[in-house]
Amino acid sequence: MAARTLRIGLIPGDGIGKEVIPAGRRILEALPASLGLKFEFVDLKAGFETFEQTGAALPDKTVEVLKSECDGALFGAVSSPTTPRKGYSSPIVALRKKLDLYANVRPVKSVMTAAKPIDMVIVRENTEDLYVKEERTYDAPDGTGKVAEAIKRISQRASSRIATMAGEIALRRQKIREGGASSIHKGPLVTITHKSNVLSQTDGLFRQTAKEALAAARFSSVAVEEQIVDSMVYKLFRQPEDYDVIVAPNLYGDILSDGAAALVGSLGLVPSANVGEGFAIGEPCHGSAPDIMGQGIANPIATLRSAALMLEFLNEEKAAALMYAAIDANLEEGRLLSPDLGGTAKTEEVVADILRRL
Ligand code: GGG
Repeated sequence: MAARTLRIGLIPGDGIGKEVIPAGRRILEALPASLGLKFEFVDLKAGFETFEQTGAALPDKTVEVLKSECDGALFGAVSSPTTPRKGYSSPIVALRKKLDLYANVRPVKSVMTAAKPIDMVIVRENTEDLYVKEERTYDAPDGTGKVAEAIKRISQRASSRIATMAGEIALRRQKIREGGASSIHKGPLVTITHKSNVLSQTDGLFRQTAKEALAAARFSSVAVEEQIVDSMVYKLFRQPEDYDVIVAPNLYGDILSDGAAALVGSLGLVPSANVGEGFAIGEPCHGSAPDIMGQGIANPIATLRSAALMLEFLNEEKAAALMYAAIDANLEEGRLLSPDLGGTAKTEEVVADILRRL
């Protein structure tokens, strides 16, 4: 069998992104030759530091190379300034839109001894909602100061395709369970999250469209329920074991997934993939963590799992399974853990331990 060569863009971004993305490259290079997979890597720029150096947070070249030369990518982290900087806009938000990576898939799974077993995937719509970033500030007509407002855009097209992706992920997870993987879940379940009791038009459209998409015949084995987002947060913290696949508009999905990360011990464990048609960017859920940058103690696991998740969406499920198993074994043994998990291991030591287990 001829080897398949995947060309992967590497975009470290800012802060600890520069420390964890090289780990993502190393785990891909360390995969056994018997898988018939080869990798070529292209170093690409984006981020706040890139903006300060070049005036562009997401250089055109980065987008062009990803579009024309790459099969997938790994993106580290970016922390955009909280006060506006002229000419600056978040590169990861722009990249998701430019490549139409419409789904942000975030698996949250407990491995080490956790208070409760957790095995869920949060499927976050990635292109619209408040993240269309159409904001404006103006003086209140009654002279009481400034008013700022933002557009929350929800479309039928985006809601339908994200719900369909959630249904497909639920079916795929069920197939893996039927193949013998141990799981806390018995059957596939998708929970639609929204706030349509207040936002009856925007979230109302999301809710209705998602329900229609999941009513398709091919999802007949998937149970579908809905949950108002505030009560979702409550239940997520009290009964996280109840959730299999959660589908949410962009902002709720962003918040829920960081919250869910707390349930499994650290944001440093949680991966994500930005997924479009035939293209996936693996991206750790954590940010650039300037407080620990340069110390060599960043947890590389979110990035290593993101590399595996990227491969899953590039149809290399066998390679991904090997990577997950090596990572889980490191966590289960609990000997070499980074400081966010209560250990003292350096990034390099965690990576070396996981590569040894591959
Ligand atoms: N890797 C996830 C990440 O960078 N999170 C921080 C974040 O969402 N940044 C967006 C931004 O600062 O533009």
